[in-house]
Amino acid sequence: MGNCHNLSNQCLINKAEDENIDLVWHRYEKMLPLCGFGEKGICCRICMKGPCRIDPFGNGPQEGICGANADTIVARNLVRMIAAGTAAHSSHGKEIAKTLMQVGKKTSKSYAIKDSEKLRAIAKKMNISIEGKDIYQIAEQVAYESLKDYSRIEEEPCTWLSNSITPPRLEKLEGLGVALNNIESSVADIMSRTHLGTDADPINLLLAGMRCAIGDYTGMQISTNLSDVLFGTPEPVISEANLGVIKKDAVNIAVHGHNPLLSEIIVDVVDEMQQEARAAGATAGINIVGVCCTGNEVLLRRGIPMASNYLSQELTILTGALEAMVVDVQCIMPSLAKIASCYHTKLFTTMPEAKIPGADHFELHDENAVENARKIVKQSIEAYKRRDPNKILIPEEKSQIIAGFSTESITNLLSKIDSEKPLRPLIDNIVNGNIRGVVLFAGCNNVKITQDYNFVHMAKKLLENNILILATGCGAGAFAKNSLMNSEATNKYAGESLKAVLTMLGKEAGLDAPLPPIFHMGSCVDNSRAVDLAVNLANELNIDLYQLPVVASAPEVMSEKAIAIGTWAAGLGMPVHIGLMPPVGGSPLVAEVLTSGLKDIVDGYFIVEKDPLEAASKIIHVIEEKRAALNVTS
Ligand code: MSK
Repeated sequence: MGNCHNLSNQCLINKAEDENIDLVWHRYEKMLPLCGFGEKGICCRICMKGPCRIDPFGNGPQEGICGANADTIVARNLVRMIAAGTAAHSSHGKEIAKTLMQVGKKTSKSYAIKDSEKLRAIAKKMNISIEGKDIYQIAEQVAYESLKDYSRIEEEPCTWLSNSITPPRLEKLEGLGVALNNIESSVADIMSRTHLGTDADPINLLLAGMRCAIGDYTGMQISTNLSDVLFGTPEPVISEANLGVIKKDAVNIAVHGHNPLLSEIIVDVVDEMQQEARAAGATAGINIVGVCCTGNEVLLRRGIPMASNYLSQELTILTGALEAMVVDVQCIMPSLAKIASCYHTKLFTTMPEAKIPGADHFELHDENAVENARKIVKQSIEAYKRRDPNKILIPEEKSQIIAGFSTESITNLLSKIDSEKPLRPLIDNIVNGNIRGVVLFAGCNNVKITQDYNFVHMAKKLLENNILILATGCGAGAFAKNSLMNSEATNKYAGESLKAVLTMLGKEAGLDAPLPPIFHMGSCVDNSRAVDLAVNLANELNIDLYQLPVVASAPEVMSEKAIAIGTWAAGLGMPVHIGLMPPVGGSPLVAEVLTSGLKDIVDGYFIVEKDPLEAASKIIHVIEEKRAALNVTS
């Protein structure tokens, strides 16, 4: 069986096979060969006259029953993926904004403001007067103005869009009609125009997809920034990653999904219940571990170790030492319930919109969040008593990591070198070529690629070429698990000039070792942090984003959210590498627009390359081109 190998994964996959349990890799193999029409995006299920499919070889039908051709069908399918991704990310942001509103109104029983300084900075950015207002009044107004981005009627761009990108980029997006005024209507617009018999023009559809994707970006800004206000802005923190963080003598509870509203409360209640866990025989007490992006959220803010990124989530249960997995929304495999039922593990769902048959549902609302979190931890302690010692197999692998690189923490560190112009040291090192450029790795794992392989091999080549890496989501998880987020990785893999810069920064940070060569910036919504950093650099230099030697990459792209992210990253002017062709191969026109035509319109575009070393070479080439265009060729 392919596409699964690393040591800790492999031993648990063997265990699953011994126990007759199917995992994601087994189900993938059983699914082969995959549907060729679906892979190329030329299957249409939009109405019930079909389903229709276009013959990609030109011998069979070239139009669906309604007359839609491959270009229309592919474009419609693609923009529906973007709409789903945008809906997922932005509803996450909306939940956070609604919670901040409750805090501002002093009606919240479970949440408070942890970073009032950031709240004030946000208010200033949103042109909200803070004169004479207390933090609750400011919170209420910030939440209100943020929620307007989901419901505005006036034809003016969303506040979180216009206040977070460069002026020339905003002008460009407005000129194209994609600087949206309302996130939810941009999603509804896609669903409406892709209904049977509406928009058949692939270019018009793609432009609407871009507007919706810019809504995805806007929702991310809201998610990240308001989460920082409620739960704290990340600062560098030392922790560990990989399945070896699960402890044999502890009540192990995994938090999984995306939204920190739940996991923060779980982490909070654990302290008061440690004694109860020890009394149940767990000498190491309660051990919370993270999976996917909820894992990233609590890693960055609370130093909670990361057990797994997306693809290996089932393996946490296979260790036989996980008492509970508590999930919120997105990227949660429904298979977890079945696998948990083979063990003593409890699976808890917590969100009204994300139930899984076979799981226990403890709905999380502000008024009962703490109480339900306690119930979940209590039942996890009970589950510990039902453990079968014969079923325990915890891989030893784990890596030390330094995470927590918010835009603010990076800027604070740089201000130790230049307090007046904190970005100057970074700019100087890019201009003099010590740092050739920056790559933002984002996105998921995909079972079509050996897990984490492409992330790791691309990163090593880029680092060797003195390119600094930022990472979020399951990409960050891949680097964390594979020992690429610590000082040793800098010594081992960074080129000489990059190593010198990171060593200097490490000293400024009070370490006697370099900073890691890959900065963990958070979950998938925290791609906004990387944009903030790039926008600050561009504004300082008085240029637009596309001129910076910055490239985005999702080598193992998988989810609809990742498609939305890639699209807005291109819309903001970034070249975007993806390691797999999205389902657009059935329309040479759409594929051409995404990989080439888009560049003339928004400066950003897609580079599709599966081979990691080849992909790294292409990225290096783009970075050098950007440097030459800026006249910084040293
Ligand atoms: S969890 S969207 S697999 S990054 Fe954010 Fe990971 Fe992709 Fe889900």
